[in-house]
Amino acid sequence: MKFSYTVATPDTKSPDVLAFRGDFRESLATLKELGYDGVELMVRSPRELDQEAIKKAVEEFALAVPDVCTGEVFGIDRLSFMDPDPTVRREAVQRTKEVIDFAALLDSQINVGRLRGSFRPGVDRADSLKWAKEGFSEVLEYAAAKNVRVLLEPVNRYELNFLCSTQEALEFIAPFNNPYFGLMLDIYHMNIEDKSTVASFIEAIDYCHHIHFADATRRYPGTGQIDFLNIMRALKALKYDGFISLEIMQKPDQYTAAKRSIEYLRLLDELS
Ligand code: LER
Ligand code: MN
Repeated sequence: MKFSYTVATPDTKSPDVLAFRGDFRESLATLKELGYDGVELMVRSPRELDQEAIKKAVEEFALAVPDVCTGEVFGIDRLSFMDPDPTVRREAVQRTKEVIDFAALLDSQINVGRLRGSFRPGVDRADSLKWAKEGFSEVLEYAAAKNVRVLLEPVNRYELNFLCSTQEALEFIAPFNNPYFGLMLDIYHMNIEDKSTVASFIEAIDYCHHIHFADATRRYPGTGQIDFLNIMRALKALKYDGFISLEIMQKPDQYTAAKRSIEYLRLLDELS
């Protein structure tokens, strides 16, 4: 199995992100040394980045970039496809296109989690759904031209009220019938929303191109109730060939979280 760890790019300044933070090159050096195969980049606004320097750094450490995560485009800047304000919706789509350009440079893909938005009180649901579909359609047209896949991430009900389960996400992407539109499944959300994580992987495997791992505690695997050995066995049986990325709380500190994660997962990889 190939493992990656989420790393905040220098534009993503927040103490709460579920990612490794600090000097970018030093973060890569540490994660490489710990044995990771790749890094998932958590961006906010790629136009503020020295993108070539980032590309050079990941190449220097021979780390893959399986995904560029847009979580903080909403988390920090509050942009979403379903915002009732048309200016905010436009900016959300424009920003997503900039993330797609950055992903194209890195030969990566992007995920859309909280960036899609939520239904809001007092806002017509049909309008909200229409805005979400319009946002995805525009972004997908752009992504196809850049040969970048867009991965919808189901997100649990305590963070969003739209497309929370794997089944809802599968139903949403089906009518698009677009090979550039896939899924990114996050065990933490699946554990809250899905009947069975393994059954969801079986159902969605053809669409699943990236996976987030965290335990039920949202800390590193092994700190909660989730049976990662069973999940790893299922992913191998299903011939999943993408990355498993750690998106976790940096507790007790980021170095310990990254170290314990990779040690535990390499052991499960051997056992499965
Ligand atoms: C983003 O990948 C995600 O899983 C969200 O829950 C972040 O809050
Ligand atoms: Mn996630």
